[in-house]
Amino acid sequence: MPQRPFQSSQPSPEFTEVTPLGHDAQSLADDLRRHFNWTLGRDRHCRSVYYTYTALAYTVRDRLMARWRDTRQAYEEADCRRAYYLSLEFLMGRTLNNALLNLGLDQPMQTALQQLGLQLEELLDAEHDAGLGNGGLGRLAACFLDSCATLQLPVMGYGIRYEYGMFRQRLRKGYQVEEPDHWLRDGNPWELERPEHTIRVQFGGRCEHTHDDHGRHRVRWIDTHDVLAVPYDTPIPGYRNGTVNTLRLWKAAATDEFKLDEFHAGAYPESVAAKNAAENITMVLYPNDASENGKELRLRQQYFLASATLQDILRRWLARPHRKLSNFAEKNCFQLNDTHPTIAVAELMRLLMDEHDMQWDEAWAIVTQSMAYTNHTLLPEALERWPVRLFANLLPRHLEIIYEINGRFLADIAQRWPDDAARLQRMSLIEDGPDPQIRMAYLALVACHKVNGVAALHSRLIQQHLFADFYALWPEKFTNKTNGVTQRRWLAACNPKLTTLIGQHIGEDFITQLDRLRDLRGLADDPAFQRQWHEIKFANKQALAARVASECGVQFDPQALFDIQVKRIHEYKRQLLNVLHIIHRYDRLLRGDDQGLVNRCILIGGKAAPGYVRAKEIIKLINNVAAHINGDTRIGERLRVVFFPDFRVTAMELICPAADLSEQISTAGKEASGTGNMKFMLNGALTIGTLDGANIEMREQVGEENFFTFGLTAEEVLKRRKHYDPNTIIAEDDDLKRVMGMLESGDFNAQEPGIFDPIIHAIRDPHDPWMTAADFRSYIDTQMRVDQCYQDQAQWTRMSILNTAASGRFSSDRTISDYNQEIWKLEPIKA
Ligand code: 26Q
Repeated sequence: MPQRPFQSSQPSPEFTEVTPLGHDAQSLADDLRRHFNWTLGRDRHCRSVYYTYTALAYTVRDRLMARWRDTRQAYEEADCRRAYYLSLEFLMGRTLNNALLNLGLDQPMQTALQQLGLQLEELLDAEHDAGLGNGGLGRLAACFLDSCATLQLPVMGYGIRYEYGMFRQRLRKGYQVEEPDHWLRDGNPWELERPEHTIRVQFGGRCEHTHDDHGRHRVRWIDTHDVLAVPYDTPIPGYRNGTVNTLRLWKAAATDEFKLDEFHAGAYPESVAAKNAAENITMVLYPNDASENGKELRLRQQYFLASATLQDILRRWLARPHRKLSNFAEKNCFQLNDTHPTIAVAELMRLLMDEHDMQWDEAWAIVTQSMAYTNHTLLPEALERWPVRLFANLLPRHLEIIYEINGRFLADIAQRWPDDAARLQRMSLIEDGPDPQIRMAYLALVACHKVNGVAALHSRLIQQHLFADFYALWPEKFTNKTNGVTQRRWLAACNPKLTTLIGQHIGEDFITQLDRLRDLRGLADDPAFQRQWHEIKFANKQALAARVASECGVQFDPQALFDIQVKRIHEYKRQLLNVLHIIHRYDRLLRGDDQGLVNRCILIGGKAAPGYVRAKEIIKLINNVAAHINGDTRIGERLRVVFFPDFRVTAMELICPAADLSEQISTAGKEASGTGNMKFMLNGALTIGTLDGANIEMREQVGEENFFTFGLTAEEVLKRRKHYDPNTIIAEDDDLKRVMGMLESGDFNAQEPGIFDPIIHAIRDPHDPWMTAADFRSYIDTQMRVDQCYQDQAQWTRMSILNTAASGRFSSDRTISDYNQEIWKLEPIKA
């Protein structure tokens, strides 16, 4: 274990007794100066705003510490049941502004900074995003942490401290170029290293089967290559309630054996290489939001997280004398964020049996009672599978355990459905073939007592299609938990003007009870309120326009309709359909057919997985179409298009308050939920959307008259597939025919012949899984209704207010309450 002397002599009680820090402007200003001058050792010659930001962060962090300790102690003393959110991704974004808000320090800090002649905005902007996630799944985890702390639930997040987060996106000649995101380079004032809780994680080696003195079968996992897991804790403050929860992220470090064995053998370079190999495990986030399967390093990351986390939790559990493993499941539960941490199932079995002498049935009972699994995807190709041979090398003991789980499971199936070989093959955890694969989702389904989708439609489709066999077996396991977002970050922090206006009219309770936004309905028709609402939206649009001008060199007129689609670039999300609409609009403007068209500024943003060639072609297409249209003087102010580079959490905080129209246009049945859609709705954007994911529930809440619905339903998509004929659709639709003609004649790539041919072919392919052409007509017609509506600004503003008013259900506070009521069953604990 760690070599450093952590067992030092006990300090006197006075040593840890501290007087609370002041929350007034004067105390804040004093501490800020102290940290700048003494902690950081800077002076008036320091030119970098980053040090001032860091001093500010320390000042705020100091004020989290006592609450953090008190929260930990309150949980310990209550000896309460706890939940652990296991996720390969936590897309936290920035911390400072959120911490100021949740601690209620925003006002006094403004005063303090004024005293010192500093600009809060500028300091906030010096913080790097913690981009430890790809998109929706990772950001959801971050929203959940905020809600758990605000609801005072004893929940801890466990993840990986990637040295490099989500890559930075640059554009070169309209193509995406990835640059590494070394977010920790300037230090991270929010994390606290806790080397005293270091854990050893094993890899490789072999299994030795023996019998102990009592004749019991024992397994030893030996000759392994071990890696140390060092925890880094980040405080997660609840909203003004004294609670501070913990996000624990693991960093990989080489064990000291590296130095001893190989260094002494004279193989210095080899020993350094081995050390690097160990530390590589947490070097970089995999930037795929739909799977790119079979990469050994990714499996290493998953196991590293699962093993370090479970050992940490078991160790803490057994540290108190009265505790036994037999009641572990009564007091502990795990939520698996998709299948990514699902190896935890086999790891908990291993730890209980091999390290803690437990028998299979007792261990299995603990696993099944404590684990729950959330699915985030309906794309079959995105379901995780791992080659058995990879497991045999990397995790031989876990492979044995998974085979045993599968053997017992299939025996049950054979009993329930005798003579049904096809079913056994369908449901087996092992997919047969020349290179057999472990189906991680099935492992999660077998081992977890609850499994949920993330929106009503998604949960239904999981039961009826994706996991139908398992639903037939265990219908009681399946449940829905519709996603949500935290209104602290996604309204109060990112849209302070609107937050103030709302607060003045209905009170500030909505910051912890988002349902209260319902009270805005009574104000939707009030012209004075409408005017204020509109003015705030306008100011937010001006702010975004300024950023678009500096980032993209394009002028957005805040009078125009701001039409926005930001999310990962993926074919199923159909950025292509958006482009077809843009080209169609451009075509109409060119032809002078501009009846009923309002001025529009269209912004598209998002990252493509570096290996996803088609997604990268779509980015290039958007950029070419944008450059062509923006450069066409005949169009004037009527249409502006930009691709906003490096879309990330912090960009969304600027974008969503400024949106008039939110594009949620996935092929129905493909988007599990969507959460960007909720952030837009909360900030008063109207949605144009398919009946997919959470769109359906948003529309239900706001009423169909306040929601622009279009396109095939999920059921219709399934039916149409069999005789989908995009070429006939194109031939019979003059608008689409012209759009395809413009694409095909190279209007947007005159200097780069042929580059869009693959995209054109994909649209015309009868097997196009995303059926872009099928929804074109209804999309275009619905976009026309949008224009019509926008022409009546009072009417638009009324609908905008009604959308915010109806967004209460989409708070992650509600989602977390749902998880807690049905799955975690935790008591809130006052810190
Ligand atoms: C898998 C294997 C190897 C490498 C990477 C991955 C991987 C990583 C991330 C696979 C999937 C993801 C992320 C998926 C995701 O973000 N899904 C989204 O989850 C949101 C929250 O529930 C939903 O709102 C979105 O609909 C869903 O697309």
